[in-house]
Amino acid sequence: PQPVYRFDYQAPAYRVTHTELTFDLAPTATRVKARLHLERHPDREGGLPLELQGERLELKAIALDGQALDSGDYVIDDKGLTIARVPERFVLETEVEIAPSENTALEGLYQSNGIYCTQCEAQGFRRITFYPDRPDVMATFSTTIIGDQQSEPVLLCNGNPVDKGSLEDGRHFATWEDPHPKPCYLFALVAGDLKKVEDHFTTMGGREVTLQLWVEEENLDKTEHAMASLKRAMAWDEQTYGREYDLDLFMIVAVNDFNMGAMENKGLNIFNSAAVLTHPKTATDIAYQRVEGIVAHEYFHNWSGNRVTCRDWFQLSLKEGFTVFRDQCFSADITSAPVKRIQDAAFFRTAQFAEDAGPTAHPIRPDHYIEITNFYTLTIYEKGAEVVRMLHNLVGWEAFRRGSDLYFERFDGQAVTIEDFVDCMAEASGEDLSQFMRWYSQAGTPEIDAHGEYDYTHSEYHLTLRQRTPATPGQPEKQALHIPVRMGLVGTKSGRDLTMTLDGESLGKDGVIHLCEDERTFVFTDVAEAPVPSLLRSFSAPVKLHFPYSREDLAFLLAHDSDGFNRWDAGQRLALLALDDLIAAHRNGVEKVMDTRVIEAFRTLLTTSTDDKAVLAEMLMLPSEAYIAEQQPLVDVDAIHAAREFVRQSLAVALRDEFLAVYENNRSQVAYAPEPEQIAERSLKNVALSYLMAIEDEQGLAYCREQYEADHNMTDVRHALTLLVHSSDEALGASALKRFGEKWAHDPLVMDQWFTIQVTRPQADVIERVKYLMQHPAFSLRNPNRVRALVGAFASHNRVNFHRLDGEGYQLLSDVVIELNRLNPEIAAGLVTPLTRWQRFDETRQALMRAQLERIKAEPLSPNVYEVVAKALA
Ligand code: B3K
Ligand code: ZN
Repeated sequence: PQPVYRFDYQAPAYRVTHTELTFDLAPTATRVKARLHLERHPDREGGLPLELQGERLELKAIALDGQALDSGDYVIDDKGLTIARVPERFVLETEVEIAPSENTALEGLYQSNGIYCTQCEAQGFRRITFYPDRPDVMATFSTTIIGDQQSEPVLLCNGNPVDKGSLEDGRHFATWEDPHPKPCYLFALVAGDLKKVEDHFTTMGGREVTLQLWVEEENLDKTEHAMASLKRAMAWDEQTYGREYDLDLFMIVAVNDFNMGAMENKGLNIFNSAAVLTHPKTATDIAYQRVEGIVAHEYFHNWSGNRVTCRDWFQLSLKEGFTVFRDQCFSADITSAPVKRIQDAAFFRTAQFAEDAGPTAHPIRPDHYIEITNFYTLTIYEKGAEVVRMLHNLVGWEAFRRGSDLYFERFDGQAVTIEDFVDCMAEASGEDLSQFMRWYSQAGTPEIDAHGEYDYTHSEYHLTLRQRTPATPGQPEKQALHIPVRMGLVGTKSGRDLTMTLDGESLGKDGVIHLCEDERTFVFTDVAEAPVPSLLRSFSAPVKLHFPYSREDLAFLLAHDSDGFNRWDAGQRLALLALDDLIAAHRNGVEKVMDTRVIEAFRTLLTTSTDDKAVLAEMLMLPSEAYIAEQQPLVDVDAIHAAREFVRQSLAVALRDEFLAVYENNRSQVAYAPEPEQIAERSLKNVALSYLMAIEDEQGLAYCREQYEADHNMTDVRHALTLLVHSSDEALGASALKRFGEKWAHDPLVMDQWFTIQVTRPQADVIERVKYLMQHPAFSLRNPNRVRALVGAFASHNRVNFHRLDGEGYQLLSDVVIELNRLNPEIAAGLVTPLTRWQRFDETRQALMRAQLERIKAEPLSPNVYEVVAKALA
């Protein structure tokens, strides 16, 4: 497969002004008629051939301006259709046949539980009809859907319903018109036996919008939270960005088989059922929050993505980075801002840092790709959001809002680039953002080596920051970035933030310094007492910051830092230092000794913390095995697991009574609501229970069983069940697990949790369990949620067993990848990821992982899997 290059961009030779579609639905023989109103693009010369993309389409008829074409007038190959000579303006009519029920890739038009639905981003529309399948071709659409009255009573499309009626043979039709010009990746169609819940929203401009959520009948009781989230998101976007919805109807449809979380199709969002359905008995707090975030994200795309879209797919982060930033701010506003930031940063520093350090590292705006589907990554989404966040912090909220208004106004209805966005921010703020643009072109995580010195005689604090970005594939040399470092100087005597003066100017007690050079020393004057610096507050830049903190410094910051995020981070750093020693001890076969400073720090947290419960819960959680691994030069999975377990158990032994008290004080059993205070209380209680179960404390075990049996809500039930099943004695959880599986056999989203709990069990017999569960009737390789819950969870969240020294874990994963490569290349390519990180492990594991990658590479591969595997072996 050949790569596509960003610098090869050219405007399309022809554009579509209006698209008329007719779908005559049938599982294996759907007919799609298209009437495309085309004209030459004003920026391109005349006489160019017309090139339309099309894959897996069987052409049945073709006519230009009403004249049927001869087979000699056009060429069809596996990429599409080319007509050598066309007029300046013309109408092209085609009719093709496609087979939705055979579409296992879930791109284009497919069936999920008998429901017809579409996924067109990025390049799925070419599997529906011949079309200029690129985001810079924007047209109005008018679509007629013909289906079976019985099996497809509901026929949905983008825009407004304008006509419907009965046809012969039990068929019926509906016609929809979308007045907003859009690229074809935002096209959507849904047909099937669905039921709706309806609500209303009045926009700030007075438009009455009907809101509909379409689900299978048995899920009607799981829609309340998504609907409430949608209304909150609509109100938030008006208040925060002045953005109003622009149609009379907004629809969300839940389908079971979906490659990602959801899709922002104009007026007709299609969602993975896991990202929309909730019920206290079936969904955890985390699932509720995820639904809220994704509903908001897709809604926000209506402006940042749909009204203003991407010129080409290299600009993907233009819409995704900005929209993730918007949804993060929304969630922070309605839940707890510090906790949201802690959770986002913890995830980012684990998963995005790993991606940026691996063989598939790429800039936020890549220069080339083989398969765009592989670029819906943490870098494009999350690092893209971090960069927008930095922009926001650099120019300040007011200028940022002026910049965003300018962007939406200037580019409404257009397909634009990342420069267009940043230029608006520069124009609105008057800032020079040229160096800042390097964030978009340079891959890899920048590292800052920092050190500081207090000069008692002159009352000065000298802080030196040096930046370097490691080489990444294709980018051996890196340039200095503009890195905003938010910080404070915490006085060691007073325990308070000192006022900072830099170059004669006051920075206040909490301020931002800018590192734009390779190295710079900042001299703070009038520093009355020796400080401990609190650096990179709130994770002000997506970098790794190294500072030679002593354990005493960290315990001090954990107690005194005024920034909640950095208090949490000080605790993480303190735990990491202790873990480092224990990892070394484990490797060297010497006795492990627990650092009492960590115990004392935790004791203080448990007994005197004034943090809110949600933040406290985060502070009591140890860094994950994956994050610990990120810090090690060479990953020793067994030593990491053993060290972390040792810390958990030592803390539990030393602080057993304190954990018990926390548990007992936080188990009010009020009616479940996904509200911040309740969620905080549940997570604090459940962290405490985890520690008690780490030593299988008798009272803890009794509480755990009680919590499971009480069956109050899924957050508590799932947590208790996980602890029972993951305990050293398998018998402890066996009966609960069995009953849970029987009770929920009818609910696929709960069965996903049942799979995940079992395959993340740390005990060594788990691989056999994974294989056994893959034969379970509730499992199917054709459903992405099942694959993620079972195989994905095993490979990513059961590190000791996935990396077993006999290579069984690697073999299992590659077996699945090879099979899935034929069914669903997008999911298969994502699943390979853990194997691509082989450089991080010892020689034995490296060889085993590489052998599996070679084995995959020897297969006939989809471009998706090929691209990932080839990069991993390069
Ligand atoms: N824009 C969609 C992405 C779907 C692409 C799948 N290949 C989801 C989102 O970011 O909102
Ligand atoms: Zn998105």
